[in-house]
Amino acid sequence: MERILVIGANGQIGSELVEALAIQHGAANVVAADISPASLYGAQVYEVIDVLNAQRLADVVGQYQITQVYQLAALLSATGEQAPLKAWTLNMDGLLNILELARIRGAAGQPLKVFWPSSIAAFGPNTPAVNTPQYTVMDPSTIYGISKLAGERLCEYYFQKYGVDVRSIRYPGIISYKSPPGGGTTDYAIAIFHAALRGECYPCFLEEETTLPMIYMPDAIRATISLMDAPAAELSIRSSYNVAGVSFNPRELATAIKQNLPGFDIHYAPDSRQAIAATWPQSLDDAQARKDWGWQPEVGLQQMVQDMLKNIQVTPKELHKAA
Ligand code: AKB
Repeated sequence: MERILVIGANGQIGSELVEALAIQHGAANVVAADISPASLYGAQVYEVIDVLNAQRLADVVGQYQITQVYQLAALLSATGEQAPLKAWTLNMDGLLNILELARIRGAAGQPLKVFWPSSIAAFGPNTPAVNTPQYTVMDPSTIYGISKLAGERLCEYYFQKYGVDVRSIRYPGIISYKSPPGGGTTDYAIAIFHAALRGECYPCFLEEETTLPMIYMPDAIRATISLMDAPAAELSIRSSYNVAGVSFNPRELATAIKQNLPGFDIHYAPDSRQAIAATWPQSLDDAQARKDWGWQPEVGLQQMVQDMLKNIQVTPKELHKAA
């Protein structure tokens, strides 16, 4: 029986991951944790944990006899640029605290399996942008991307040197409607739906032809859990796997929204996030994830757009304006 701790449970991915894991493993076997108290998201227990507090982390893992930890607490690309040192400390020391704990527990015969998210931000301006290979030039230009690349190397190091069972995905931009995204460059692809349903013209902070890899949340959750459930012997990558969902640019997304809400309009007002997006891949080669653990995306652009428009909560007045 697995006992699972999700750190960063209040975040966009964390809240939905806790829900999915509670269904899979039983609510009593999932502990939701974040730096401030919030909802249980379907788990039975909530613990306040600052991932930078290694002792608190060790205490909670010991108390609940945790066997798997998902460490999702991080500052993303756009907010990271506002506070680079804070982003570096949280993103790196948070991961190191988990890896060290897994190393120590492993040596004591209490293995701790780790999931840690990397990102397309680990790539950079000299990375081939189309069908970006698993192994290629990686020269990230944001503090977030630099922390992701360094984190990938740490994951590989702890696996090779200490046998820590750590697994990771280079997440594309994640599109979802349940919880708001947390300060990323790909957030436009969520904000656009809210503007559309409010009947507003959306001021897009990326240029219209800026194509980025994205993934719909149900696919992202399925990918994460499939990777964690895969037999260790099948995994050839312990840094982080490329995983592709669907690639599109703001113009294509706006067109798909207009097909459902003909009155929708967008204008382009690129800001500093455009320079970040310009260094990221447009699409990913995820052949290794497909081969090693059977990854296969299920949701395309049209289906995602319809599902988002159906599920985002807006008031009847807003809906009326959007029609
Ligand atoms: C961001 O935009 O910073 C994130 C990411 C791609 O990791 N969504």
